[in-house]
Amino acid sequence: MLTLKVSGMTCGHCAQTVTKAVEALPSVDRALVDLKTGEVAVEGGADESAIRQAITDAGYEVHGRA
Ligand SMILES: [Cu+2]
Repeated sequence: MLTLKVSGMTCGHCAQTVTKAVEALPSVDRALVDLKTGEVAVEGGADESAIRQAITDAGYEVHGRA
């Protein structure tokens, strides 16, 4: 599992947007957003750069591994 630190997620809608964007990647099984910590945990085999790109494209900023 890969966990990334992401900023800009403030509400359930943001969490939903990020979850959908990451889960749309072919080899991601599941994405879990923790709004309190600003962390996105990703289960599955997608590579980190693709996940970072998907989150960035959705409008949020990735700060690195949590
Ligand atoms: Cu929001």
